Amino acid sequence: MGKRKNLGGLARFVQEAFKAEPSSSSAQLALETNPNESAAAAAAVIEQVTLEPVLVAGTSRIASHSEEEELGEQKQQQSAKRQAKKRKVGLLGAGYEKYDATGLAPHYTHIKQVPEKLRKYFSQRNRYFSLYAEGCLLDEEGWYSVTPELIADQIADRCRCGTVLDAFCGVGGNAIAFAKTCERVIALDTSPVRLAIARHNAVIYEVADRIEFILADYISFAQAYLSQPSSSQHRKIDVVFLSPPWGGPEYLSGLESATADKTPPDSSEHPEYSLSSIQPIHGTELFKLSRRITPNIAYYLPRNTNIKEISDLLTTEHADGEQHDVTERVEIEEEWMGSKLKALTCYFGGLAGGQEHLFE
Ligand code: MGP
Repeated sequence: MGKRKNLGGLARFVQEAFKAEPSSSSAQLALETNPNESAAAAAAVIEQVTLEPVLVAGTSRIASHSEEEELGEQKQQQSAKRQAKKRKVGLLGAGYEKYDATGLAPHYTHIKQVPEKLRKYFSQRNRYFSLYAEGCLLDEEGWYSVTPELIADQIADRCRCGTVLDAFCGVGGNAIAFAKTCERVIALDTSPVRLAIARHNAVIYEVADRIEFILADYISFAQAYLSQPSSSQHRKIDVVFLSPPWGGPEYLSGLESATADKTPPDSSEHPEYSLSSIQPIHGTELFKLSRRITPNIAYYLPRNTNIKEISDLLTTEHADGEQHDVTERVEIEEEWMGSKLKALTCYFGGLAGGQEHLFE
């Protein structure tokens, strides 16, 4: 049940996409039963280093500059074609006018328009959304927390499944990527503005029909979901993706000097990030809650996160305080953009390399 699967063509995908009007309420908890899925997707091949006892650290250089340039040229050509089409039917195209969130956040086109504190993010706009020029929107939190598109695509590739829950969807970078690899995406956010922006961006990427946007607090949503009897008809969630607020752009305080010369940062040169700084609840509690929904968790964390705390997420699951042999491993993938380490993605359950059998 819920085993990952290589999805077929677009036609099949569209046929099975959500037909109902996307929800704007947290009341949407009576989730449908997910269709039975089979056939595992090939696991991403990455270089791995084993750390005892429970940790597998992986590294993956996911994007080179040349790949990015090639991608950029293709996207620009696509963009020109779409712009010509859209001139006739509005920014988002026919039938999608009501999802046009233009005005909810500024769409900057020149660095002079951008507030000083957001300028370093604006200069990376095409990394965040390769279709930025088509009208993608980001609010302030979106600018500093969106997952760069190539990284989001890499994570989505590893999370191929029937239904993925993006617990903190923000302006939609990950939800859009998941819509390309998963049959259904449930995208939650507590901000109606960010949710509207996420849908606006998803329309630009032509994947909005595959995403169910829900205005909800993930903690309440998860508790309500878990309180339903397992025999009920609620939809099975195969993967939970956690990309919570890290406590603002200051999460890295002290790291600037380490990265200025473009050498990969040495974690010993800056303060380690603790999962206790995760919002809205301690990162360990957030993980435990999510594991009650599914063993398959992808957790997007700061690059300076204390590795032992990540490893302990598995050992501290035992409430009796006893030490247990933990056979499950977490795989930590370093997310690099060129020479810069941007973040860590931690894969648990059947998402970790070598543990595909745990994917249920
Ligand atoms: P960054 O280090 O703040 O910025 O974030 P930058 O400019 O990429 O790096 P710098 O070293 O040049 O300053 C790096 C990445 O971390 C961002 O692209 C986001 O994907 C992610 N990120 C940053 N913040 C503050 C958050 C956050 O609060 N939540 C989540 N989920 N991701 C974040």
